[in-house]
Amino acid sequence: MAQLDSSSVALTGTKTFQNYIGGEWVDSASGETFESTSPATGESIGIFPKSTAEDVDRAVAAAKAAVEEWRLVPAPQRGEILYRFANLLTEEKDDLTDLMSHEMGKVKAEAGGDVQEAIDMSLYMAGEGRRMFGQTTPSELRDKFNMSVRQPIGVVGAITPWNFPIAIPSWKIAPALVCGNTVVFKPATDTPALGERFVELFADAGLPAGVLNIVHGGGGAVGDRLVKHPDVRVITLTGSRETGVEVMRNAADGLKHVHLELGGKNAIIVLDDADLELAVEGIVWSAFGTSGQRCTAASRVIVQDGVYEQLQSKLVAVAEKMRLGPGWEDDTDVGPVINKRALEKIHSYTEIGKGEGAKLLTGGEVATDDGLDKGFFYRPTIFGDVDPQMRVAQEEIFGPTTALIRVKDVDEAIRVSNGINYGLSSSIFTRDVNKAFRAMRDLEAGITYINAGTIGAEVHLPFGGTKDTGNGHREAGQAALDVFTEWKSIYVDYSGKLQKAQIDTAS
Ligand code: UN1
Repeated sequence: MAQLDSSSVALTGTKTFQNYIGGEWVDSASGETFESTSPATGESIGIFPKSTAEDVDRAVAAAKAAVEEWRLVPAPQRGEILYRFANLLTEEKDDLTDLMSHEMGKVKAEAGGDVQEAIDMSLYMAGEGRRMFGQTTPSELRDKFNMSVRQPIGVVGAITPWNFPIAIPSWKIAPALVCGNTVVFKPATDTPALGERFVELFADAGLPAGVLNIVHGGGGAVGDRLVKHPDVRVITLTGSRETGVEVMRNAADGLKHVHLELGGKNAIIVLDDADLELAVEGIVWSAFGTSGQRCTAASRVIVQDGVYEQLQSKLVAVAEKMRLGPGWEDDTDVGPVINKRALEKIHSYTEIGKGEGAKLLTGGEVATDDGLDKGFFYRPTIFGDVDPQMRVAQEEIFGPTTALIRVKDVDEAIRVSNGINYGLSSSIFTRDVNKAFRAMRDLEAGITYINAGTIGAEVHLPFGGTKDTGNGHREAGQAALDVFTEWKSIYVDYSGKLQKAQIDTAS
């Protein structure tokens, strides 16, 4: 059994890992592998199986067999395993944080936050084992009892991204399990070691064989088969809009439940009456935290005329002081971006922005100084005088780039904020309670922050967005239960005679 000792990540370079199917660690049928490397230095993290449709089929068969027993385990007992998992995550938090800063690249404080989010989610969902409320309601007939209960759906395919390599799997897998489903998990190929560790801890927490399976590999082979497999009833994906559309199309023939969490082009509005120092902190945290690689990142800043110049110069000054470096070094403010392709995409948007006539105020280049050339580092980038219709103000860049847009009043600010295809997070800095309430009502987004940036969602509230950000579902909080259960309405007639609804009720 290949187990990853995350405390000695630097030494694990040549270690080869396996899939986990039906409670066994197994090689891929292909015998092929891929390597996970650190985006900060290129150091090897480990070798992982490049799995095939055959591996997916085996994992789905294991999950399908396991669900027959798992769905009958009382939900509070399923919750107990989530409590144990949360405790193991807590014990391993430092090691996982270290591994995450190496494999994914984010800075230590944020990596710790990522693990903490998974702990929080697991504890929250553990508690659901003793709630999972349905409704009881009067019947329209005498001597009859009505209720609705949540029921598990079956095998869930969970396809997760690299940007929250522990938190996002927990958002999907913890609720799926407590609701009585079994899971085949495909982690991103950029962060397989973290996905591996996540599953090991679940196995250590006492999850029965087959209830959670991991199949490593790319979207083409593994993801595609998972989405098309007739025995997978639910697909939950966090990824790009393009992948979401493809998944929905491929899942249509099987009439699967599809839960999609896609992109964002989130804006922070700063009005003339805002606390500017606070706004600057919120913008820097939301635009450059996680090197801008959050669906919730603030890649637009919509600023009212009266404070535009002042805000712009404060922001540029802070951005220019930010220190780039490996995530595990204490004084790093901005870690690397995930890979070369991402770095190239981010830089291409700098060229696009310049070509469109946006003013490059700072950044706009790959950082190569002081050994940073071994990794994928991009300087915090701010464009000024951006027109809301420019591509840099419309398309998701997923990097440390933000665009300043000047507006005359709150109406225009809300119009510009809404003038995109996505609708995940939104924010307004103002001291005027009337304007804040207008923003809460009128911003077309799944999340609105008042006097805070666009990032930092908590696990007990619904998470997700409107328009192209998804397909109407929400994860986290109570809303997650709707993704992973189906309602059953139950009617119990204790009258001893056949009573006909809608007919015998007529007086
Ligand atoms: C994401 O980027 O997909 O609210 C998730 C936040 C985090 C989660 C982001 N708690 O920014």
